[in-house]
Amino acid sequence: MNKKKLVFATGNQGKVNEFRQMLGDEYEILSMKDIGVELDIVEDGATFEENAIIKAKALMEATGEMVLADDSGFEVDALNKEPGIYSSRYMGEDTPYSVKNAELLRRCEGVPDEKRDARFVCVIACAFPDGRVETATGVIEGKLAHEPKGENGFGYDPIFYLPERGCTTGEMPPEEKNAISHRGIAVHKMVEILKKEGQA
Ligand code: ITT
Repeated sequence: MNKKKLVFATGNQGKVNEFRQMLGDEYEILSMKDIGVELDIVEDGATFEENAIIKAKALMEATGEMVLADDSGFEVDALNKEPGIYSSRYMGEDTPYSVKNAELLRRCEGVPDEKRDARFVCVIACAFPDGRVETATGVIEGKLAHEPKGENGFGYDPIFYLPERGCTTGEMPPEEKNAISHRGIAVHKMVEILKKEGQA
């Protein structure tokens, strides 16, 4: 049987890998690159939700198909929730995460554990061809680590520490991260929405 296709308005391979790990048995996950569409989408929303909707709608309008988009980010309370919606743009889009992570840790040097609360947030939006939009949100709470650890995942995973697990999400096998992550939570909620809509 042919797998149902889910198109994601993303150029982030780390996200695509996680969607495939979570949904790949049931669905064919396609990125913008996979469908051969190059869109430079301006993410000028003020929230994760607004940006997820902007991305999903832009690709839906360009293709006429149902499109999903993920807007996500890392919030550090001691830094007033930076980098937040600017997570991929923090210190410049092309700056390696080893540098971005080191800078966040440097800015929080001396901040005690009880003030190192941090979280990943993910909003997945689905834009339907009839103009409707649905969103699903996932959050995972943890701490800003004291040093980067782990080679798994992507982005800020090496500096996001889960006290109850005793490791960073960068040290977790993908299936363990996906089972509890912001993206995992949002994905499950969105699949429920799509199933109710008869779209998944
Ligand atoms: P698209 O807009 O093309 O999907 P992007 O990377 O620009 O890709 P966002 O604007 O949503 O996407 O920024 C998300 C950033 O948040 C991402 O680049 C990472 O820096 C960070 N991030 C989100 N989820 C993460 C995760 O699971 N692990 C580590 N970092 C994550």
